[in-house]
Amino acid sequence: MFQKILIANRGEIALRILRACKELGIKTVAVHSTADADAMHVRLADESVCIGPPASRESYLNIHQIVAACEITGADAIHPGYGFLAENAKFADILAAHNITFIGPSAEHIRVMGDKIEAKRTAKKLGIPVVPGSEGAVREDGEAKRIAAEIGYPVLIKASAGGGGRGMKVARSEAELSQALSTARTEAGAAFGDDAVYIEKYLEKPRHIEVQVVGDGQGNAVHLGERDCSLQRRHQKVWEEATSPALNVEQRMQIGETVSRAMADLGYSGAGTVEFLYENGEFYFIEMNTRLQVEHPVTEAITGIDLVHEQIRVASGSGLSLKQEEVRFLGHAIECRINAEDPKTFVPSPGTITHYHTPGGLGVRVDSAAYTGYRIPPYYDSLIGKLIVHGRNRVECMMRLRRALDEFVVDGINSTLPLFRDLVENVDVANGDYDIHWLENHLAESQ
Ligand code: MV4
Repeated sequence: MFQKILIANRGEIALRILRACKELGIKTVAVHSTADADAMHVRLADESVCIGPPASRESYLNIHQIVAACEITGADAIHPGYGFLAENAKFADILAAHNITFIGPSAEHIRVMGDKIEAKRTAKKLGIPVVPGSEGAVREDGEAKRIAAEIGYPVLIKASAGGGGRGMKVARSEAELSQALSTARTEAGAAFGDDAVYIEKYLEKPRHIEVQVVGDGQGNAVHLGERDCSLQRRHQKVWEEATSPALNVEQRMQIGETVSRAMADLGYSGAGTVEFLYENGEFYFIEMNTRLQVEHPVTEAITGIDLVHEQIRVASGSGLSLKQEEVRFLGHAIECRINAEDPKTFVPSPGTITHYHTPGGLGVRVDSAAYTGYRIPPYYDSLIGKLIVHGRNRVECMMRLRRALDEFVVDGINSTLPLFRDLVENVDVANGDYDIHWLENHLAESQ
């Protein structure tokens, strides 16, 4: 097992990883920018190293500074959290060259899943259902027209280097196709330096359902069920829940087993999430995330499994602590991402939190690095904290969420708490009756 782990991140996820390390008796090193000198992750770590100025590029994304911090403190592994360097294959390669363990999958698996065409090809080969469309990149208009005619309109043009919704164009008829193709290609080239694009059948009203998996890199993998992340705004998840209100036990076990079998065959190591669109009872692979995700606590709530413990165990060669038949799904969990933003316009609201009080009690978890007097710097994402509520069923979970939201106090800045107080009273949300477009439509209607 590792003696010392460097946490290459900030905010709530740095704290989350720190807590797991402490429970495992592993020493921690925090790294921070000059803007984060007073941050909670710096205070709670055993050691800390300042790695640069506020701009992420010069601090949390500065590979050389992070490797240097690791060598100075003698840490044997790095946990990247999410964002920043979490899905940077080059970073994983550099750590390997320095004999530092990257707590995550192999550089090769990060690279494959980072290329959306390669990821889809790999998923299909492993027996995961994919969205009908082109086999790989589409080069010319004629090829695109032939494929679109075959799968039927509307179609979606996606950038291979994209992901997270960037660089997508819908074509509703053949007349719109060549324009959509050239726009997508130009935008992808400008944004990612890679103009490869591919075509898929456009699904009009799907849900976003993702399956959590953990592999040991030795041909074993377990799935921890799914999360429904359909409530998003501009590709930013707002509310996530487990289990999905749309699935029954048989569907959960079937898609879970498909994913765990695939990841076992791939030899995948660490935590991963396979993202699907779900429409009319069918799953369609879209992407795989090779990291711990923001919304991982809802899975932890319903399974009782500590995902960061498992990541650390697997990376250290200790293997998974559990077998599939030991995984149980208990009740329901919902996560609300509380951002420092105006709840109507979503304009970021950095500044000092003059009063901060978090809810507690049975089934309530708050993952946050905020405190009364904390000054939210303007340089990073606007996540203040995550409220995760667990209940024996979805109804109990919603009642508990309403109560927890009542207790939550964030003063001095704007927060998205009022949005959640609105959502928890909404009849469609209460019924679990929503798709990926529901939230944006709801926000437009309530303007
Ligand atoms: C799609 C789609 C419809 N049909 N693919 C957006 C983010 C990226 N991960 C994939 N995305 C989509 N891919 C096909 N074939 C609709 C979306 C999409 C979406 C997906 C998940 C959650 C929110 C979304 C919002 C808009 C579009």
